[in-house]
Amino acid sequence: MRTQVVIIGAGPAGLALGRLLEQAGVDAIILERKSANYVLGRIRAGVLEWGSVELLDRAGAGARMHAEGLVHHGTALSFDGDRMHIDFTDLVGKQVMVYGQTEVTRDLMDIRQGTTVYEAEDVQLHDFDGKPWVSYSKDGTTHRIDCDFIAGCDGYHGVSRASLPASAVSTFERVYPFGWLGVLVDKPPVDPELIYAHHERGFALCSQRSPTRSRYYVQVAADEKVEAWSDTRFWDELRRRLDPQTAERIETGESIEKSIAPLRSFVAEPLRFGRLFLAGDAAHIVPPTGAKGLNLALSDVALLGSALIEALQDGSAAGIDTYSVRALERIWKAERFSWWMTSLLHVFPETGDFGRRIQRAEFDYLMGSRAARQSLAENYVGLP
Ligand code: RFL
Ligand code: PHB
Repeated sequence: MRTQVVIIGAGPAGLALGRLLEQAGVDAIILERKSANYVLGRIRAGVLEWGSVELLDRAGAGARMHAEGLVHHGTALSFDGDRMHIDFTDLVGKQVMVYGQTEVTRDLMDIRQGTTVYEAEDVQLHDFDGKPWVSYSKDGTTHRIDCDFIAGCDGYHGVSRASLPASAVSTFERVYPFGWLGVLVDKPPVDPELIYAHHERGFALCSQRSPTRSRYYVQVAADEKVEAWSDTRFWDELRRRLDPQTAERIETGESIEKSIAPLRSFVAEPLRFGRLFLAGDAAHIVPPTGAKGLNLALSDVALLGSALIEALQDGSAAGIDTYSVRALERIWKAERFSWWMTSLLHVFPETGDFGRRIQRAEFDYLMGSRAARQSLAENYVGLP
């Protein structure tokens, strides 16, 4: 078999790239290790920058998002119960869209015309310095696909980055000593906007998926087990970390999903190795505090998509030659913002009282300075 681009991974990065290529008439096959239902069952991101909204529109995948997504003009931050409003529209004239990653993925799956092989086992990348090809097995048969380029969109634990010799890639990493315990519940959100809360017991986030479905998180120790958290324990802990008025208004119920995600900052450099490119979580991880992971994945593939189209259709290497440098510039800014939001809002056991006083000063500075709030808003809604 032969195709122009083999895409490894059918998460948002792989599916969006597949769509951008197919719109330009470039042939691509996506290989995904899991089943489509498994991919759709992963509850992850909830906030789209406007650039991501526009990308999904360009991909022809925006109709349901505009009908069902919620446009947010701001967000709330609270510190030990004191609340502050960050008004995106007033501060930077932009908004974000609250629309779940599951829905983005479903919309991209629905419009895809090209081939996606789900449950592709033992995917292996070959000769990406010369004439690249990819092998995989499905239902006991091994297949080979020859191609011009390989796009590694297979997430943090994928095979693409793992196929590279250690000497070819530099990695930068920070693992945080805590994770997020998340609960999904079919109850209306407690507030029209998201609430990011710092409390001496740890961070908490009130998010949402729709007018009738809410997503809540609390910071937990890195080694915490989800089995130790009954719904009742979760709701009690969440309430304690919010300001009293919000705590009182929360509508609790039986969780429909509950999971713990570790927090990590990670970047691999460069993003190009001959005819192999990395994009999305395969190349970088941000802690979810800044809502940047999915957005970065989409901005990577916007750059990579045009670069591959240019290379295949116009014979120009300019885009692929500069993809890594251009994408990394944006990636590091999002890494910085996500690290900063995480540092402000979480309890770090090792920094003690000094650390908490600094966090409080940072929060007070935001409260008193429009310039500081503007910087937060500018990053949150997404840098150009
Ligand atoms: P994905 O979604 O991990 O998809 C990679 C796909 O590759 C497949 N795969 C393989 N396929 C073939 N062969 C192999 N050997 C393979 N190995 C892996 C996997 O099965 C999978 O289907 O990466 P992608 O596409 O780069 O997308 C990245 C986003 O999923 C991620 O950055 C976000 O979910 C991060 N994130 C958030 N991002 C935001 O922009 N806004 C948010 O509000 C937000 N909240 C979050 C988040 C992530 C979270 N968790 C659980 C990590 C909240 C949480 C709790
Ligand atoms: C979510 O709704 O899952 C969500 C929202 C904002 C974040 C992270 C996660 O910063």
